[in-house]
Amino acid sequence: MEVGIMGLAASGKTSLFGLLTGQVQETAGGRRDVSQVGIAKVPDPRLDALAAIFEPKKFTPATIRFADVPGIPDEHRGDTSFNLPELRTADALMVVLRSFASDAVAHPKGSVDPLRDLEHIEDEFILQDQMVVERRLERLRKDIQKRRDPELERERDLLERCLEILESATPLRNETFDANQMKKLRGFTFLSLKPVLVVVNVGEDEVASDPFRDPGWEKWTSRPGLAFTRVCATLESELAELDGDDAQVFMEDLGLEDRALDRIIGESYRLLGLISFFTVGEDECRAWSILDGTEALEAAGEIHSDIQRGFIRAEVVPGNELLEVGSLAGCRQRGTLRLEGKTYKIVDGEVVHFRFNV
Ligand SMILES: Nc1nc2c(ncn2[C@@H]2O[C@H](COP(=O)(O)OP(=O)(O)O)[C@@H](O)[C@H]2O)c(=O)[nH]1
Ligand SMILES: [Mg+2]
Repeated sequence: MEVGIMGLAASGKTSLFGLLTGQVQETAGGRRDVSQVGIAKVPDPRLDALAAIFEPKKFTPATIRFADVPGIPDEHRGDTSFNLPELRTADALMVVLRSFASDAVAHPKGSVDPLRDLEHIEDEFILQDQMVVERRLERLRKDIQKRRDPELERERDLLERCLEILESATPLRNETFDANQMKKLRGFTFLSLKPVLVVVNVGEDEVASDPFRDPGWEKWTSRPGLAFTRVCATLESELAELDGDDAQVFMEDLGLEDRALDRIIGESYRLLGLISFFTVGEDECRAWSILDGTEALEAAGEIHSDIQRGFIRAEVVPGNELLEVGSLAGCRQRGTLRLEGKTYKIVDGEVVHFRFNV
């Protein structure tokens, strides 16, 4: 699963990408024009606690991919940079909005106004999707004239509904579509359908403030499919230089409760619809990512196709229970280690041991 990082030039995208993935790059004052992809580890205190019990040889957290996409250069409507494949194929988008002032780094619009920039980007998502819908509708209508085909007519009806939504300046993610429709729509890689994490990159002097309390944000924070968080990229890079204890003291001095980077990764994970289950043992403690609602048989396939093929049962216990009891044998004795079948839906935070036979 991949999150595309996008936003206006010089909003802090590449700085954040470097911090999230540990792939530190020259930011070149925001003038990077190729995309890059990197992997971020998903911090999870539950996995840390499990590893403290098992002291495994190998520790493997969940990961998500981030793609750093070149900045949107200017205000032109119909900007082609919105059609970059990295954005189109991303499962979610992270929109970075600049809220920091800096004489050294020019803002492409000449002034700092994150709400204006968000409006611009959302308008562009809608406009780009509208162009895709119109092109496809034109083709469909021609084809339907030539031969009646219920499949094509269904697609036309769906796209006509989309066009109506988009023409009223509404993003597609505001609407609900059934599973079949979603399947069809996914093929179009609509930008306004993707979940979005809005990240406001604040200045060093406002690290502890909550920008979303400002009037004007309310209309955004109430929309579905959007999540909001703030970060100060400069401060985070300073924190990244310090070791754990020093970073803690520094954060307390500033009145910060948690690491903005951890929050960004956690929110991205949630927006992607992912949950984690764990496998534990002395060899390895590992988090596995699955879509919420995934059944045991499919989850087994995440680990190995043999485990899926030879699936017998899943032994399942909530992670918290295992942490409290201290061992799987103890959970078995207590009767909290359950046996589940192929169609059992795994719950976030469960420890799973698959029994299989090939
Ligand atoms: N003062 C300040 N400067 C920042 C912050 N975040 C990024 N910058 C600077 O803004 C410039 C552009 O950052 P970059 O990450 O390349 O932006 P991008 O164009 O969105 O990828 C760089 O010179 C960064 O050092 C911040 O939080 N505060
Ligand atoms: Mg950049």
